[in-house]
Amino acid sequence: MSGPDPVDDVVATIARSASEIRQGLVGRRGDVDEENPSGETQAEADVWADELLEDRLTSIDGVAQYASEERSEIVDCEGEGYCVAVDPLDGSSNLKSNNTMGTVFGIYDEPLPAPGTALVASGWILYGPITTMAYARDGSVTRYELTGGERTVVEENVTIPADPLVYGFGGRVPDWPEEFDAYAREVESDPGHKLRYGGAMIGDVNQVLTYGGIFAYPALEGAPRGKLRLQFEGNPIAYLIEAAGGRSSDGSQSILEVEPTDVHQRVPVHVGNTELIDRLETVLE
Ligand code: P6P
Repeated sequence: MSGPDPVDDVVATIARSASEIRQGLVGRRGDVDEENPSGETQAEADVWADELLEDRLTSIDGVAQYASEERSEIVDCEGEGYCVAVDPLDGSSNLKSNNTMGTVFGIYDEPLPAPGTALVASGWILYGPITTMAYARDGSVTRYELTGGERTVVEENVTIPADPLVYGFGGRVPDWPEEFDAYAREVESDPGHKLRYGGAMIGDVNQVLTYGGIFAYPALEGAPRGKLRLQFEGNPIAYLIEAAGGRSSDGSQSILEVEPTDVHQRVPVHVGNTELIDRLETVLE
């Protein structure tokens, strides 16, 4: 009889916390006078959700480290175990306009910063009209609906639809390198594609998982590593989209292969249908 599985405990804790986080957003939409390690203004909710998740996840036997987009230092726990990286509220800037946002998590079996190949599970909570979770482990993706601390499986073995439908590209068009600009025009010119960009990566990526397509926050002129963070955003979404039969790329390779150098390092992010990512890499070569 094997003992408790810390990975299950981490995911269950995050899922159980989702309804409390959702309710806790009310009244915490203002900014605090602090910046996160990436130099972005923090909402009160960012700090609060990070503290809530840190408290709960570091209490789990089998969690050795906790790292968050909202805090500079990695929290080392007693003993051996998995290393959990979270973006407590991805897209918190959407709070002011009451648009979609989410909680992103990656569970690594190596100390952070770790390569995406060290992920054993990843997923995201989406605070949309319904609170949902997409979760990848052992090469398959499961979708849940979350209510009051309970989670209900709504779909197993989720795969990205074969025919891409949506695209969403971050950054300012004048800041796109010309190769990416040419690629973006190619995607946009396809009459079978439609623009979907909501300003929260996880809402946009969830649309790609649901409808097929591509989400990208590319390298920019003046920001060659783009905006999104490898440990908390790039790796977890790449792991899930690849488990769902899609691809990820930093422009030349799977995001999961990107060498980690710093817990807050940024990475150009492109995820979606394989043929779209393959084409992107050809254009960027
Ligand atoms: P921009 C949210 O702040 C975030 O980190 C991602 O969730 C999102 O994709 C991106 O930034 C949006 O950036 O430059 O469009 O505001």
